[in-house]
Amino acid sequence: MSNRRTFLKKSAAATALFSSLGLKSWANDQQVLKPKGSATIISTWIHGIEANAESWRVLANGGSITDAVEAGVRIPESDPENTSVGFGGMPDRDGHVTLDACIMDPSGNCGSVAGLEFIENPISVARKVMDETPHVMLVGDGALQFALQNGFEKKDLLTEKAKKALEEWRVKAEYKPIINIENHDTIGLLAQDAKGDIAGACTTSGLAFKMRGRVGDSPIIAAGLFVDNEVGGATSTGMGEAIIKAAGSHLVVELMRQGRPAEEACKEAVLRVTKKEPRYKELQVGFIAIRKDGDVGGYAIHKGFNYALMTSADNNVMVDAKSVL
Ligand code: SD4
Repeated sequence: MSNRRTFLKKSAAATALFSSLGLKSWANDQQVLKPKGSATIISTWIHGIEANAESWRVLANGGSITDAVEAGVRIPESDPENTSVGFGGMPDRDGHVTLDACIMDPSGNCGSVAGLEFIENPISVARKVMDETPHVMLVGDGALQFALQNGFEKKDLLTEKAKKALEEWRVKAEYKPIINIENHDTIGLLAQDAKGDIAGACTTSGLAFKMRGRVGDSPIIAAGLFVDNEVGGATSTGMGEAIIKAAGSHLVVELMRQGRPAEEACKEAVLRVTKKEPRYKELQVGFIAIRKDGDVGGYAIHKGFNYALMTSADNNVMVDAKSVL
């Protein structure tokens, strides 16, 4: 059989397989998925609007999809008013601002840092771990040493506002490790370029006034973020412990692999979290996802979770996610 006939037979079989799974025919590797120049960027919470715009700018200027996700989340990381990402993030109960972040590229490479102190943009350290070491994850002092060796600037990340909040918390010092609807802000951002390639980034200062050394889902590949460029990507926000127990973001991607639309996959993952977490009514968990064919969605435990969705240079909007409760 000629190569062309073999190819046509294979791609027809692939298309039939994926349509039987309920997916559009993105398996056909000759298909152009999006008009040239278009992209889709989706990220958690209101700070996602500025992050999406920055990611878009990077793509429009010829940056890679991985450059785009990194640049996008650096915006809330560097914003001192944002109290659960990067500079200005709430400290742990001993007064240390410790940051968690991870990144995944379309080839499935990933990099992560956890418990990183004194570095304003942990996502860029995670990117360096991915690009320049044989490892995936660096933590604590080792992550800081690596960052400093690679030219990152050391900075005090504890703002006056965060210091004051800690002092107020210390009056009662009730340790309630719960992330509820008012107490959130991690940014997870997923982007797909005109070729259909997907990358993702996730970054946080984690739970406010957490126990020293506590790490949530955000720097953990498969929990806080997962990208499989053949299928799609997902990222999470909310109570990290509950998300880790369900391997949440990986679960969303695997459900999309089985043909679920993005929103339905996020819903199913949220339901899995609620099944495994008896206290689910007291805490918030939300997922967002993008599927290879460009379908996007989100879902949460509680009302109030929203995400920023950008599909063109002048269309960057907030979308309210549906919720279990
Ligand atoms: C964590 N998932 O450390 C993060 C916190 C978060 O919005 O999402 N806040 O558990």
